[in-house]
Amino acid sequence: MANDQKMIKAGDAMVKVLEAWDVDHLYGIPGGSINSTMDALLDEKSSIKYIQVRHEEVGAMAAAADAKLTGKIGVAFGSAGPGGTHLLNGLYDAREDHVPVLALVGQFGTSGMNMDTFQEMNENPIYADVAVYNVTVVTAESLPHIIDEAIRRAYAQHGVAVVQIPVDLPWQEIPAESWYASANSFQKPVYEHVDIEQAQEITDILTAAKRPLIYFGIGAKQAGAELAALAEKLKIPLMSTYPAKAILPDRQPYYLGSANRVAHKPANEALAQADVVLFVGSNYPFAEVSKAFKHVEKFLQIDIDPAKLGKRHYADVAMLADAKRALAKINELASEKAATPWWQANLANVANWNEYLVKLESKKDGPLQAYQAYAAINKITNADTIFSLDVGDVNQLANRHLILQPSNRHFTSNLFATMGVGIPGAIAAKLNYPERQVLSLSGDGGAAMVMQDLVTEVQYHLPIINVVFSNHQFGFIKDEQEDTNKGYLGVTFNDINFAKVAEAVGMKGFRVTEINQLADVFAKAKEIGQTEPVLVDVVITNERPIPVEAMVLDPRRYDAEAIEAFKKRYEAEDLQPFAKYLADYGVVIDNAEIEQGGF
Ligand SMILES: Cc1cc2nc3c(=O)[nH]c(=O)nc-3n(C[C@H](O)[C@H](O)[C@H](O)COP(=O)(O)OP(=O)(O)OC[C@H]3O[C@@H](n4cnc5c(N)ncnc54)[C@H](O)[C@@H]3O)c2cc1C
Ligand SMILES: Cc1ncc(C[n+]2csc(CCOP(=O)(O)OP(=O)(O)O)c2C)c(N)n1
Ligand SMILES: [Mg+2]
Repeated sequence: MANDQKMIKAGDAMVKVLEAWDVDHLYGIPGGSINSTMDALLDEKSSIKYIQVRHEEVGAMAAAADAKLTGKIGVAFGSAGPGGTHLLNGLYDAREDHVPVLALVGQFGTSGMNMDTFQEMNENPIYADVAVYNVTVVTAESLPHIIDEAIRRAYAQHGVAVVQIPVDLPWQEIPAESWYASANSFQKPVYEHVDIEQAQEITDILTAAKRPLIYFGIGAKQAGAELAALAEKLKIPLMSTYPAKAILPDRQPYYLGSANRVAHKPANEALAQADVVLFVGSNYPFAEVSKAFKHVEKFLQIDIDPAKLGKRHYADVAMLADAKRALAKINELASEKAATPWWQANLANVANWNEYLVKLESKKDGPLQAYQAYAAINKITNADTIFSLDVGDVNQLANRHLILQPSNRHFTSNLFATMGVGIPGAIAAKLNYPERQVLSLSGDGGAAMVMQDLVTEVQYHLPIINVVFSNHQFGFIKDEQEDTNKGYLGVTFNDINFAKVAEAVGMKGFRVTEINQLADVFAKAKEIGQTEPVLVDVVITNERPIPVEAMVLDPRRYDAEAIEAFKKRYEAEDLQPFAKYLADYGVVIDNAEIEQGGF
């Protein structure tokens, strides 16, 4: 009988759909247009945790970080108009790093829609570009169904789903049996196939190559052991994209690091000289613009996505396969090679570069530089620590100076590269992994964009160690202006004492200005960070980290005076050009263009 039909609020059904998909927390700020969703969250508060942030952007960035860290969908919401538009940076971050995020956006009630009512506008076009699924709900009964559809699409298409919800709908009652969640049906594709002929072809080309490199990206995340085994068997140095750092333990003797600017010297130098590149699980976005592969004689690619094969360079062999399975097969087919001059020259170059990094990190006197702070951070962290990195010099410096294991996690806004992700990412990390040590590392520009949410760490008792590097400038951009502009504009700024900011929101804050204070303060931060959030503001010099994309070391290309000035500025007296090691080991390069080198 119709009158006996059990009913449920559409909003409660919506939240139950989220729960069915294993969403256990979400971020946002209430508003008149989303208050019905708040009511539903109140009803379901025992199974889904609402995290109040102080800026919707932080909520969306944290949701993106949830997805990056766990592979599970992240959820954030904002109210109609400004609350929703504040989400955009986090949503674009998720889109560009291909992770599933659901955004719920408030809307004026259906009676006021399309009437130019307060904060009312056609919201759909705002999210059209960022989203793989983007709809406005028009009936209460369809609300749970649409949320289910949104989540399924976000997972399947590795992207952002946005649902705009008129505020009256979640409050309406719908039949309790009228909805279901499809979470139990969801599956991820499994890629088992490896083409044997292609695997053989790749093995043969790699074996015959004179100056081969394996260039892996985060698609090879599960394949660290296979990469190391192949490198050692065929004596092929490994390099990676920056986000693929720590797929192998850092400072492996044959790991050259990443290329371009957030990069390491050995990788840039070797890439410029390579004759064969195996590009695996990588979509290096600087490939075309930096002409990274222009001189390569054979380009071999392994990727799981057909849209990526041949994308960054013409591929002589393009294999559609999972990196781990493909590399395992190539390992099987390959026979052990003896060390080659190319291998030895690269190992010597890596050793020389690592000595340079250690020298900077171990300085005991002189002005405090970021390098010594990284050494102090390495001392108080462990193989389990999760590092949430902001955007700026922190990417360059963490890439070079954090010494990580595959069991560590480090992440940032890889491709959208939005500043401000450090603190939101750490909030997400601690919520997902309460037992693991979590650090956020930010520059003073990035931290200033989101510092209001330090109080969120306090409010939810999230023991995070926040590190801010204060150099009183947008350092990463200042260095660009040095290279491209006629002068500096907009790149320096006044000091913010972040230790005092921390104290103001109720967390312990320290300010470090000397090398000899580092050990003690970081030891205290480690201790405090076991139970409550803490912040260390490290006031560093405004020096430029060594530009590995523009090394002035090779006497065949630069005069003695220029080399001396470069070495002095970057404390690089002992740093050698790769050309020295190529010559030492008798690597002959018979191509004039390659001999010139790229970087
Ligand atoms: C300020 C800043 C500066 C930066 N500068 C640099 C820089 O100088 N150098 C640098 O390298 N990076 C830099 N980055 C990062 C850069 O923007 C890109 O995000 C990064 O290079 C892309 O890395 P990726 O190709 O490993 O990852 P993605 O772009 O995610 O590509 C991964 C690839 O792996 C494939 N894949 C996924 N799973 C599998 C699987 N199982 N098997 C096979 N293939 C798979 C995917 O289809 C995709 O093609 C910077 C980031 C920031 C924030
Ligand atoms: C939201 C946003 N605005 C601007 C930029 C351009 N940008 C990239 S890095 C950077 C400077 C970062 O400064 P800071 O956080 O102080 O770090 P530093 O490089 O000084 O260590 C800027 C302005 C950006 N990536 N994101
Ligand atoms: Mg700065």
